[in-house]
Amino acid sequence: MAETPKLKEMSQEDRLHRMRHSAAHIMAEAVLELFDGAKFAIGPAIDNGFYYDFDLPQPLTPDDLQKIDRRMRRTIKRNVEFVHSDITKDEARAMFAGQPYKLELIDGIEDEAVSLYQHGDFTDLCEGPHVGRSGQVGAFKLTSSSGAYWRGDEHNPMLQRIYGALFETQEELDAHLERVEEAQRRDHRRLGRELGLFAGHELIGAGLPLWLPKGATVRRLLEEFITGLERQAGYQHVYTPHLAKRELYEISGHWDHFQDDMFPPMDLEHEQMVLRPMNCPHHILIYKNDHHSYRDLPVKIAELGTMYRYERSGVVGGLSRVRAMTLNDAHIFCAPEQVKAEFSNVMRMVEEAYEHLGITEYSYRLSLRDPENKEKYAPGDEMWDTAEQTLREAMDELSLPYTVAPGEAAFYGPKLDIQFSDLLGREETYSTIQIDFHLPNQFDLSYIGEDNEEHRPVIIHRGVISTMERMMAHLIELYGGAFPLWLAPIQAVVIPIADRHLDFASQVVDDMLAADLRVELDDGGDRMQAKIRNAQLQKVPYMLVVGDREQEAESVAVRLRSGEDLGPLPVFQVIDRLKDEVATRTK
Ligand code: TSB
Ligand code: ZN
Repeated sequence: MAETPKLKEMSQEDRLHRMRHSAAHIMAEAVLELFDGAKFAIGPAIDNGFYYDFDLPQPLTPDDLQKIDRRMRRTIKRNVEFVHSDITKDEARAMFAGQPYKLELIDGIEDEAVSLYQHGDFTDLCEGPHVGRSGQVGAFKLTSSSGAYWRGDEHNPMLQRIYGALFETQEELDAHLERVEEAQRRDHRRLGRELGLFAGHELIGAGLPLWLPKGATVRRLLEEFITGLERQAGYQHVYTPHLAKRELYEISGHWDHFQDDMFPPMDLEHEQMVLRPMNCPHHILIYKNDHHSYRDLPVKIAELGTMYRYERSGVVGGLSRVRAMTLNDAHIFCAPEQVKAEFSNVMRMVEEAYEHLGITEYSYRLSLRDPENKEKYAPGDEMWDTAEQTLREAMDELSLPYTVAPGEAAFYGPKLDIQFSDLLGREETYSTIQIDFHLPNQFDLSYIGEDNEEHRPVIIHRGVISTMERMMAHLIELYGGAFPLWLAPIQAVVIPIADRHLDFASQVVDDMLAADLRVELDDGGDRMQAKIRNAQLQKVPYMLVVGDREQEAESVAVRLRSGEDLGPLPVFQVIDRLKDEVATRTK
């Protein structure tokens, strides 16, 4: 029963799926032909391409991938037909005798009939669908191979997985490969190492980064920047300890609803202490430390709050998902009728922060309770309805587009999350604004209203620039490590051409330091060109070269990290220029 699919009439998704899956078959054919005794397991289509898992007598080399590639192109050129058929399980067992993985798969099939696809002399156990002929698979490249356990289980044999990228056209494939390369070049883990921004250590553990001096400088600048915006907006900054008694989190509901994400408690003499997974309960107790009248509201308690979450070892990596993190956090205690106005104030702060940081691509996500799994959240349908309704109205008033994500709410309330994608399209939440009617109840919060009666405030939880860790990861990748001047850990390197220029060069450094610029002297033994190259590799924005002529004229020869040469400029002018550039940030 031959099928003649008309690729042009299908959705692109369907078409690509068939092409990628067909290429996986063609790859398996090539591998079985090239490697005596090869066993083949499974080979699906995936995002951007396909893979196939093999049990092979020896590890694959890059050379092998080339051979496989050539063999695949032969099959593609021959333009053989993909043919579907059904046989019985017994027939299938006979056909795949000597292929233990296929036999195991056959055992797992519930029907009596087993579906096959054949092209040329190669047949695979397969439900399809495929392209009509091998010439239709599009443009592909075998990209890598790696180990993968059979059925993803570490007790099973380790197989070798070969990955291919596949698109309809060579241009699309090239664009994809270029994107992947660019993503690797910009990967914050790689740049974090190369630029000396942060590190990890086995003795400390996964997800617990060390901020090295240069990374710490960028972080301090970020912290100063955001706390500055907050001070202007009337936030009050506090410091609170990173742990508390377990009872605190029993009252808040974290113990019931967030325990899986918390480190286990520490046993002390008569009590259990917990590393905090969030800062809210501490801020709530600061609110409760005073009596409040409607005239004080909104009360905005802010902190660069360090918190600890037991993220699973499989998901921690670099700085974007860590186990110890410092959030640009605040809790706004306000009257119910103030919620929408406060919400849009926060949104405005988010926009301003993004503008200065140079962040232009993001999307809004309304994160709601999952109606199918209400037990995961704090109870109270009415409270949830009010909170979700308020949030929707607040968003609609701002006329901003958003997607809706049921199941992504915090346990205490719905959130407006701001999502960024990385270079490979993976999304993470950065800013978040959350409406909470639950914690005010749990802690019996109140303020005295105009009517002299006690009223319950609402809490808006918000993080404007996310955790320092996650934002740092993003900024490193956004700028490929070449931070704008105001965030650059080293803003300029002064490069004397010969030893006789050292004194003047040191004086330039001192003048710039006095002007609050971050500058270093490269007094090493390298030649000038090597020093310039080194500063460029470190992505230092300005290189200031000092030779005889410059020394004479109290100037420096200015070069940018882009390679642009601005020629000699008087030192005082260079300082003014840098100060101006810092003051305007990324605007
Ligand atoms: C905003 N209580 C609120 C706070 O008041 C809160 O903690 N919200 S949160 O759980 O959504 O976390 C706030 C932000 O921290 C997230 O939006 C995300 O940007 C960041 N974040 C969360 N988990 C991690 C992690 N493991 N590593 C780095 N950043 C994280
Ligand atoms: Zn909070």
